[in-house]
Amino acid sequence: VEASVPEPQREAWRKHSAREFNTSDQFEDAVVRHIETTLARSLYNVDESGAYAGTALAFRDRLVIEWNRTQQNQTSADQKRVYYLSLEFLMGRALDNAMLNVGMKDVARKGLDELGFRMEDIIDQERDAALGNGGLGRLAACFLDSLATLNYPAWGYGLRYRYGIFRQEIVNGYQMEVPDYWLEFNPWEFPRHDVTVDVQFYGTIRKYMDDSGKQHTAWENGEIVTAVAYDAPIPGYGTTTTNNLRLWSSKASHGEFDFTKFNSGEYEASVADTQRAETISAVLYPNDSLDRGKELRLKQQYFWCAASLFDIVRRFKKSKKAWSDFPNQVAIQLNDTHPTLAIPELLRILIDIEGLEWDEAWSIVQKTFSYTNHTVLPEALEKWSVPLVQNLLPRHLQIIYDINLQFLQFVERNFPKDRDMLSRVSIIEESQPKMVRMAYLAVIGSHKVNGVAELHSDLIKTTIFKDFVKIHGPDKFTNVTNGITPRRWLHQANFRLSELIASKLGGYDYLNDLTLLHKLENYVDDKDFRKEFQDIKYANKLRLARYIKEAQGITVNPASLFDIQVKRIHEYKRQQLNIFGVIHRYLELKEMSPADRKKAQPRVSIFGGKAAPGYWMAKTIIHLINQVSEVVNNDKDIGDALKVVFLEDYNVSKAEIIVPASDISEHISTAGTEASGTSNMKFVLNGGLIIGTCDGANIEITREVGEDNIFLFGNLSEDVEDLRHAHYYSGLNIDPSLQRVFDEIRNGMFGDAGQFSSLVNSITDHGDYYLVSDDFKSYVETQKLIDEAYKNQEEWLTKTITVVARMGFFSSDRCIEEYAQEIWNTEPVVPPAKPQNGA
Ligand code: NBG
Repeated sequence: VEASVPEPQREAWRKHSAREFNTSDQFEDAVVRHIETTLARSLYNVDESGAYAGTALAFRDRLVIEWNRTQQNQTSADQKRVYYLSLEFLMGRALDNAMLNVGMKDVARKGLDELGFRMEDIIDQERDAALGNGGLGRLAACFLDSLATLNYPAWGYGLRYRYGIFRQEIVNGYQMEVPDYWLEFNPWEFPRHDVTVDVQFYGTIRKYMDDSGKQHTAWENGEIVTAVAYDAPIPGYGTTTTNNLRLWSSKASHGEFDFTKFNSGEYEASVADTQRAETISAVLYPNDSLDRGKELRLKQQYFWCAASLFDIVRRFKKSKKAWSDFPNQVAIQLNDTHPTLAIPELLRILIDIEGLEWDEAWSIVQKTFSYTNHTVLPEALEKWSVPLVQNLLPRHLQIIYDINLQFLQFVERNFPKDRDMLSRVSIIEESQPKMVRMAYLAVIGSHKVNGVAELHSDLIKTTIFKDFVKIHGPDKFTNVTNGITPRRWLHQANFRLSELIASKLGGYDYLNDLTLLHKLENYVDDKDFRKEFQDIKYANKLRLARYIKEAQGITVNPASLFDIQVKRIHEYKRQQLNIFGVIHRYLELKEMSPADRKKAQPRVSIFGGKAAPGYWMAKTIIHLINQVSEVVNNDKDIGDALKVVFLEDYNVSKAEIIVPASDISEHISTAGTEASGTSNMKFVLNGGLIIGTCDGANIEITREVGEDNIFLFGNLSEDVEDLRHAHYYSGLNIDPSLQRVFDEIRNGMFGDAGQFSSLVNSITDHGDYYLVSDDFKSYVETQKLIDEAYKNQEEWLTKTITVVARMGFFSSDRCIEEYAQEIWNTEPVVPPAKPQNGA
């Protein structure tokens, strides 16, 4: 590694180089120093937020020392790096994670205690970094944790949104969106004002010939926006490896003001320019699985791809290696189609700037990129209108046309008989206006394409990418079933359970090798173990009950069965099926004699999740849940037999309280629509059972935990098309119990019926696309089975212990190993032993 300090002075640097704290005494030194100097506060005016800031900064110092070491070490190891391009990183809180990953939580607890603060209160001060919508963004966060833990040299690249996902408030039962200005205090990021990239938009194309007669293309006269890097350290668990998450922020290329404009009196124009540039990284688009085709979104995508590619190429060029070595040094994973512009961008760099020939550049590109598909929903598949791309990125549109031409010529040669094939697989859809199909571009420009669970990976091969399997061969398509990090989703969220497991497994090795959990099956009959396991679940339910009381003002009995569905609100995820089931239960309870009602299994139905602001049907579902909650919870006849809760503003840190407290969680999407799901894994890992459809990773969870330990219901994905067809031609078959639910809604049992007519009509009058009527009966029957099963607490306990023992497969560490071996072809860089502290 090149060092900027000459050899004779390096001794002085080593002597004075920063030291990590190791004892609670040293930790307190660091906290107090930061509070007094960095924050300019003192023991007379420090509150919990100040103590949080001091603690966070103390840990940040530690992370940054490891971060520097890791980067030096990885650079000298000179191995292939992985770049994970994701428009979303749903990181949640960082402090607890940092303490646990570096193994210093006890030290910090003692230190904080001595300074007069309680650890839990301090952790609670942190705002979530909510730079994502849902599963896709959280998966990226789990992958970063695993990459660092497994010592892979890897960087995440994303956007530093000034506003992450909105905060959800429920007002009179309706969702309201409030901006979340999370950056007010963010100790985890390092602005790198020296790491900038100028990104061009619009402009013109000029062809010219150089002295040797070679043709060149230049893209010029565009508008320039500057990308500034903000880095966040990502610590691994049980290793000193600390990787980097680089997020780009946009600013005007001329700095604060355009001084030429400013000085000539055009103040407003100068400020407007600045604001326009800053707008690019201002907001996260709050749509989960929906493409809106907005120009600003395309700008975000190109801005982020161009800055990241420039950075990656700059790093590669420092190595002075030949271009043919690029794919041996760089693997770029496209998280969904959002970063697909990176493909034409790398071609542009290689051809227009570095002077490579098309064929060589194209071969480098294909070897470098791989693409993960996260959905088959048509409304989520990105397409950009050709005129829009033409205007914003004229050179990229040319390159996309060139890619398409070469590709279609290849297809024509190989499939001369299939006349429709060309129009089916063309990157350009011949519509009005023409559209660029990003998923096709991603497939063509990558060497591997993967789905995120077995069923999903099979489905993409038989539906959206069917032709491409013929063209490229089946080997290009593969499956990597999603996973979750057991550090956050067990050790951090459910520390007592983690401790119990460690006590039986001889330590915490299982957090690095989750398959070790299988040894827990030896304790299914161990009385003490069972008792402790059950107590922990009860304590977690009690914690959630307290939170529900505090946040929503609703009293729930922790001895009830906790039934939880928390995720983005979407028709395909079918929260409507759940709430219709709840109404059905309510109606049945109302009809019972008080004596029978007493015998019924008490239940708390808990919902949580955000709706995209413009998604009216999803907002209507939220409204209905809240109205039902209002009616049921205030019905004196019902009491504890049924409570309904909508938890406001579901996010990562709330999930850490909610997930460990479930008895049953719901993963009930229409078969074939949920690519994987990942919260299903989190709930089961924490000893909750699932009610679910045969969809996404539910299928593999069933394979692992056994059919007896999961409650499956509903139609299968292979029947979905026929059922929709039957709806259209022969009408629906609505079960009387569901009809009653509709009748009561229409009679105004839950308030103004007009509010809910679009929801009910979407089923009764508009084809019931998501098959609620087809699955309702088996859903309700399965819920009955659950009530019965729950009554036998001993058997239930056996099931919950068994499923935890069988969740080893679902660690995101396993995913990352699969990506590394089958897609990226990368090796870990093991960090050297640490230099002794304070030596
Ligand atoms: C989501 C799927 C989930 C899946 C996550 C992570 C998108 C486009 N897809 O089922 O809906 O678990 O991706 O792979 O957000």
